[in-house]
Amino acid sequence: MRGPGGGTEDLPTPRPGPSQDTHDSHDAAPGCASCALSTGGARLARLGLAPGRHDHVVALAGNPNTGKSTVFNALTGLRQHVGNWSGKTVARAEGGFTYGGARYRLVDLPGTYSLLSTSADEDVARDALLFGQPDVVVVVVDATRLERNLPLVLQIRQITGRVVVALNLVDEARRHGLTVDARHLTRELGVPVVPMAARRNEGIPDLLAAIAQVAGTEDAPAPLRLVHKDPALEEAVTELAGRVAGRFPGVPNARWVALRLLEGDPGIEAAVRDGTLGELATPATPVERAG
Ligand SMILES: Nc1nc2c(ncn2[C@@H]2O[C@H](COP(=O)(O)OP(=O)(O)OP(=O)(O)O)[C@@H](O)[C@H]2O)c(=O)[nH]1
Ligand SMILES: [Mg+2]
Repeated sequence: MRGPGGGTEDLPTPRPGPSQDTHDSHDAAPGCASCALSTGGARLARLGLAPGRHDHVVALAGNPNTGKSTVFNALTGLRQHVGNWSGKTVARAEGGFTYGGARYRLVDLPGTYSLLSTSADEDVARDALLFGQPDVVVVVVDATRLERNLPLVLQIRQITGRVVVALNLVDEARRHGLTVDARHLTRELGVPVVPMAARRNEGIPDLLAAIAQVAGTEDAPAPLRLVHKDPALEEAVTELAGRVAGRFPGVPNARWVALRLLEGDPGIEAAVRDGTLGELATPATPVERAG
């Protein structure tokens, strides 16, 4: 998928842009609580800080430096730290918007390459996705580095079907002579894939429509289920998942926890041993639903 001029496989390449400033006018959406953007039929109103009452929670996930905070700023009117290197967002940030008559709480997460993480920042993202139970997960991917971004999309698809893929940086992809077949990807992943260039506000209306559609459906696709060819492994996972669910009632993704335990994931092992896994099942911010 890489075109001429693409960066190295391991290090995100600084993007050519008007500046590497963290708050240049291209990076930040106009910060204005009353700004409204007409998006076809429905309207976006940026609310700035997260509303106390909301109808839906939307989490922004993705690899580092893919434009999550740029999308967050465009939808909320806030000015989260944006810049041309990885690891800027280190804790969750929350903001709000209304669209099509519904109030949304939007959560900007630190970048992560994998749900099998590793660093403290990545744990914030992992816990929010696995245990926070957002109504929609928007996975922001870099259209110029799709092969590197898709593993996380697939991992997230294994825990939920309530996913929208924001195929960001299509302007960069175009510059490199790359086109991504979004319709094909949509078919393969079973969830909406929205091409966009968030820094230019391109694709925001389609993203909003996809978020509203997924948030409003009772009928989201089932999570992708890894089929373990080894019957003994499958049996072990099923049995252990049952025990995890018994010990921590209400913990989502007991099967995922079981797989991590079988792999010997030290963080998950510790959370099971000291009981904090149960606390993860409770979203960090108490959720007060509107209506
Ligand atoms: N060319 C182009 N640049 C973009 C686009 N969206 C974001 N950027 C730039 O990409 C860089 C990273 O954007 P951020 O929004 O900070 O990315 P992030 O995913 O929040 O990064 P972390 O918090 O570090 O994981 C910034 O320089 C943005 O201006 C886009 O659609 N096109
Ligand atoms: Mg960020």
